[in-house]
Amino acid sequence: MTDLVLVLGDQLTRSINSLRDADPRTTEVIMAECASETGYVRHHRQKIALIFSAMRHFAEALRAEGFTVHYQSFDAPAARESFSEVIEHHLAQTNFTRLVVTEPGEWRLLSEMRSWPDRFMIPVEIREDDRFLCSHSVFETWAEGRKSLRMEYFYREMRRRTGLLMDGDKPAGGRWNYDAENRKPAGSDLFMPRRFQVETDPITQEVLHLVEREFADGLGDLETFAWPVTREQALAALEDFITHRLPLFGDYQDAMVSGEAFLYHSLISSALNIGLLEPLEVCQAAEQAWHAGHAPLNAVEGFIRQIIGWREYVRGIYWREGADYVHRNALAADRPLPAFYWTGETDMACLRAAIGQTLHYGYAHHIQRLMVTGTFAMLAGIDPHAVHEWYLGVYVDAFEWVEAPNTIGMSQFADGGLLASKPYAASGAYIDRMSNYCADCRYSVKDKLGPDACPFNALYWDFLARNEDTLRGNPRLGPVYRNWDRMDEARQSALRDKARDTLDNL
Ligand code: FAD
Ligand code: DLZ
Ligand code: SF4
Repeated sequence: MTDLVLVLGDQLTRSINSLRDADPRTTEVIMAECASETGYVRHHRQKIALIFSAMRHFAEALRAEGFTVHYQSFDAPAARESFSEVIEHHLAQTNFTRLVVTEPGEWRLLSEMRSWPDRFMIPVEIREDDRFLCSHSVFETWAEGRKSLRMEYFYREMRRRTGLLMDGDKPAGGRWNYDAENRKPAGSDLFMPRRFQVETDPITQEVLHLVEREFADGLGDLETFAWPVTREQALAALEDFITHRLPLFGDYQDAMVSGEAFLYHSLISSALNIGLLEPLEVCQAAEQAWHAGHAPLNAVEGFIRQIIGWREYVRGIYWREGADYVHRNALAADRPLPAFYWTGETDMACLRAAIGQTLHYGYAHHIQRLMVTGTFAMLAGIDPHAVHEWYLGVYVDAFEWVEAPNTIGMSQFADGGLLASKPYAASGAYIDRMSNYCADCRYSVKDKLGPDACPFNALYWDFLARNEDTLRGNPRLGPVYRNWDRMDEARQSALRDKARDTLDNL
């Protein structure tokens, strides 16, 4: 009577549903570094290293508890390509009563798992991933019958449900949302905190050598690797954030500064997504900092909203919308992804910075992802599926359940407005207000036309004109279209010619 439990690279916690009640005397564990997982998109080498190292640490912890762990290393002789092959091979050698898994974070693997009972001829139990604060059924109940699925209402429901920042049945401080006090640009005298550095231990060093060797031509730098790979390291990273950066998190959440990749961000998304931290403990730590007078409400509320609001909400949308969500293309955008997304080699200083740090660290913060790389791709009419595959590969925290709604929905408006009430379209003026990138740019952000004009400016108007049939009816875009209508025809054509020129030279 022995169970076999498959643990995936983003399920690294003893309290995952498939392991929570497991007894080492009656359960064996299987884990695999496999080519199907490293290869389904072009992955940043730090993401591969993060997952392999965290998996190896977790396997060690399970062994220390007495579990037998069958572990396939990526470079093992005759390593199998996919989970299906790894399990098939294993089941051919040993008898198990059943195979137990926790549902994965994407449709691709879920459909593979659903084929396993027929393929392996043993019972396969796929358990719900209950690491989230909102289950599939609670999200369904919330979404059912609503005309619009806006995050803000979902978030209020989650505040009530978790009791976080609640004063009885009222929001703490009297308001649900303190964003009006957030989102300041960073002044040149702003103190920049240091990145929290995790020491690389022998397991991580071995993995870094393996990735260097096996992915010699792979994407992204490896030498800056400093992501938490154990629960202890993740807790230390969380504490570092709460102590040093949370108090100013809200103020500088949207700021972008040349040469500063991390600012006041928490850098815990990868630890949360692979199972090293739990969302509730993270929010409680932030709430506690507010109670202790260490961090102001605007910062703590803003941070908690990202986790119990956005993070839970996008997951609900991903599973509700179905496997075709990643193929939506409401604006019929079909240009290929520009080559500079893979190299960072462009004269546009904002894109050079956001893509450059992405390749260097596997990290960019939310506004860089949304308003620099995301907005540019949308304005330029890049195929949203190609944009989605880029985001899924290049960030250490990227898993489809969280990446796809952010990319397809929020950033590319490719779901037609299910997630965002209007496209995040902006001219260079937004980037100029929130960053110091424009000061070092070969282009002039103030110019709309001419060889030195910031490319975002003409692309912005061209985007609106190109998608007029779909977007003009959007009430939030009314004032923008009125500005477009006020321009004379010669200026409209000049802007569209300028945009065409930029697009032809991408
Ligand atoms: P902080 O800025 O410190 O925020 C705190 C936490 O809030 C994050 O760790 C994260 O868990 C959560 N969070 C914040 N914003 C979001 C959001 N929009 N959706 C879900 N959770 C959020 N986040 C991912 O975890 N994985 C992804 O693959 C991913 N892809 C994205 C793609 C695009 C196009 C955009 C616009 C955003 C994406 N995000 C993704 C959301 C966000 O950019 C990252 O969560 C954040 O930058 C991670 O850095 P941090 O831990 O320093 O976050
Ligand atoms: C992302 C990833 C990578 C790169 N490699 C592995 C791996 O070798 N083994 C593994 O178990 N998981 C890996 N992962 C994470 C899985 O792709 C992830 O579990 C699915 O994308 C579902 O979220
Ligand atoms: Fe980006 Fe335009 Fe500013 Fe250059 S001028 S950094 S392209 S917004």
